[in-house]
Amino acid sequence: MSAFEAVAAVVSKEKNLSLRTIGEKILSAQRLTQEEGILLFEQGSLSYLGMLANHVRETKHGHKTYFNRNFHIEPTNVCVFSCAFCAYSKLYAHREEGWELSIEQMMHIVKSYDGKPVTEVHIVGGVHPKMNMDFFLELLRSIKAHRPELHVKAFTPVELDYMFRKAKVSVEDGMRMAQEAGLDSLPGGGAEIFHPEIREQIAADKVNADGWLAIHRAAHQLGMHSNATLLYGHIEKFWHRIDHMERLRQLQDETGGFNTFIPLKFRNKDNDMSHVPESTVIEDMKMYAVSRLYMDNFPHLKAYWPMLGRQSAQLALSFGVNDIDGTIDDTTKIYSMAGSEEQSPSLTTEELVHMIRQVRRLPVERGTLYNEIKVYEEPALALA
Ligand code: V47
Ligand code: SF4
Repeated sequence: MSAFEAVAAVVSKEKNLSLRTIGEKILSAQRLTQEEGILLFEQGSLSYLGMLANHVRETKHGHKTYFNRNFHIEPTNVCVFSCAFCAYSKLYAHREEGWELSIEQMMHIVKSYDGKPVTEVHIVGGVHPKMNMDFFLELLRSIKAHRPELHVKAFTPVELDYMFRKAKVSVEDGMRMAQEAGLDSLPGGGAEIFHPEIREQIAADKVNADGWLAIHRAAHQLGMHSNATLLYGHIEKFWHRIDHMERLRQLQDETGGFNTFIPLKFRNKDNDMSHVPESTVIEDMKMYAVSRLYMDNFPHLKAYWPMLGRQSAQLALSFGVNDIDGTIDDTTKIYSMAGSEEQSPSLTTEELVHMIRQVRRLPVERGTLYNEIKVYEEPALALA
């Protein structure tokens, strides 16, 4: 019996008619409706969701599991905004508790990777009122002058929207200027939950859904790629998650510019939402599985291990996930400050490869745009 026949046999025996219909649609590669997405969250068992999501994952990527070699720069943790879930930012009034890196200090970080085989720098931070567009354009130019082949994945629409408004440039002009200065792609942050009913409670004062989407659209129109996130497991309902995914799916139909969808698990340490309990591992796996099933036009689904934890990230590789981000090198503080068990998120390439092989997947080192750099063959030889 082929893998497809095995899945089809389980689907045909599903007693819940709606779930059976969804299973048949997945097997014939048909798109799910919003109602079907919500129904999967509400009624799908972990095993049924996992089986279907794994089918999609293996149809798209086989056992391949991607990671990259990157490092992070966080220019500042001072932020003019006040998102309720953020354990990281320091308001401008309390900036003595925070950090603000100069261009020289950031170039010092870039230069510390000279001669090392990193392919990407991920730059994201708070929104500092004194770090303006000229400052960041100079940073981009300095990085490219020093190491032209290093892929610069930088700035969320939260940072860009603020920069563009202060510089009085349109989104289109601002994105073009950033691209000319050296910006290669956009990371997925700042999306949180798009629906205003939730956004107004957790991220009231920063760029809204339309603004976030407009910046990614402009990036895609310039030929850049980008990622998209969703912050789940706090006060949102299942339909808010599906509404969020639907808006992303529609933009992807329009532009095709997204590479990767990244569900981010809400962590509750040291923020204004510490009273909100965190999701369970079972809920996390359901989130990944439904994401894989709903986001049919997103090529990749990422579990960001520094936030999710290593074991859950390994588990997620059986629930639709085919990417676990990069080696990181202890250069990001966002998650350890918000309560992730990964207090010092650093893994060597060997450790990442081992983690992937432990769950019988095939590790593939990639560039930011999923060009394959090295396939680590023979996972069957590596035992847990
Ligand atoms: O937008 C902040 C999240 C995001 C918390 O594109 C929190 O490859 C959980 O988007 N609990 C920024 N999440 C990070 C991000 C990202 C990370 C890795 C890879 C990529 C990529 C993008 O971090 C923010 C926010 O949603 N975040 N605080 C928290 N307490
Ligand atoms: Fe600022 Fe980002 Fe934190 Fe919101 S999540 S307060 S925008 S650093």
